[in-house]
Amino acid sequence: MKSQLEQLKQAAIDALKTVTDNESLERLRVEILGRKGKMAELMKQMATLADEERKLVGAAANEVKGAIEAAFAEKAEMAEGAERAERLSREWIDVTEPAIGVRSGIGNLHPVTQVREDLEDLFASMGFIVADGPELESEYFNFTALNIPPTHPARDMQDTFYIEGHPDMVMRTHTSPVQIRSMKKYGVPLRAIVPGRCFRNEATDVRHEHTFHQLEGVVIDKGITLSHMKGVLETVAKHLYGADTQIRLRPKFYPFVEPGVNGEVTCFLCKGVGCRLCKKSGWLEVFGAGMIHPNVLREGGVDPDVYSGFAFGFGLTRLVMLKYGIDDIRHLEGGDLRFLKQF
Ligand code: FA5
Repeated sequence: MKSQLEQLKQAAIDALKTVTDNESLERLRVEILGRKGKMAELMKQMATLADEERKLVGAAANEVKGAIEAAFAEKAEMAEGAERAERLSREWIDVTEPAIGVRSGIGNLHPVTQVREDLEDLFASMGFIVADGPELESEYFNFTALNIPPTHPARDMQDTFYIEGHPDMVMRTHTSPVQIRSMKKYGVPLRAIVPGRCFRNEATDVRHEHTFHQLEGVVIDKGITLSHMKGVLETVAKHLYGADTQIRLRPKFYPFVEPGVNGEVTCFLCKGVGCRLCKKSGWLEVFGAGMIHPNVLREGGVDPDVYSGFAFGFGLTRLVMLKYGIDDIRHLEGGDLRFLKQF
């Protein structure tokens, strides 16, 4: 009987060599290892053997059965690998091939970028340079140099984000630090604008974001007055919102200007009559401005007895909202393409 077992093992191994697919593999498995298969047949015959012989043959039968099962498992693995390779070759695609009939969307500039570039052109036509400064700013340039010493309550109005391990650095709360940087870098006379991102640690709502854009302006020369400032700001307002737009300046405290003003423009929606947008006032607040404080001029290396100047800071993001009638500032940094593709 032992030789019959060996023959069966050899026959199974030979038959496996000819098997090429999963279906015939399963058929062969049933034929040899199934309940009514050849192996089961041989096992049945063992019942007729004497006790001693049955023990010996039983051990040999288990060994043969194990060997056949292992051969089947190996073949199944090979068949699966071959099938996967065949499927991969069938389903292969060239990802580098240009898409046929599918045009990838053409991007467009962010609305903040569009308004920023428009204003850069306008200011360049009036002889301004476009300056830049760091978003991660020293606490000195962001506050102290702008006449806001460490204990000054004005610091509370502009809480920001701090950098661990660098107590003297802050994410800039406004673009005003570049006023001083520009004075130091370019000297006077000076005509510069500074568009850029600012950061404030405050609760966000439809009009306030933690990250937003401002556009700073600074003009310094001999004999500069508040009238010059009003002329420039009026030009910007008319450019953005139409020729019949007016501006209104009302006193406001900023430590780095004296006097300081809060700037409003006639509501472009109701033309000053009063509506939902301007909360029935007819005016929309869009900038802070003022004559540069002598302490700030001194800090920038400019003699306030010889030179005077004005500075202003537009909420660039707010200008964009007003221009396009956007009712929630958070759309602008949200990155939602459905919103951005409208501009
Ligand atoms: C300033 O930041 C001053 N640096 C402006 C200035 C410059 C005054 C030069 C005088 C001379 P203020 O905090 O008011 O001021 O901000 C200016 C504008 O930035 C606001 O009118 C508003 O339009 C915008 N702004 C301020 N905070 C936020 C915010 N969290 N989200 C969106 N816009 C903001």
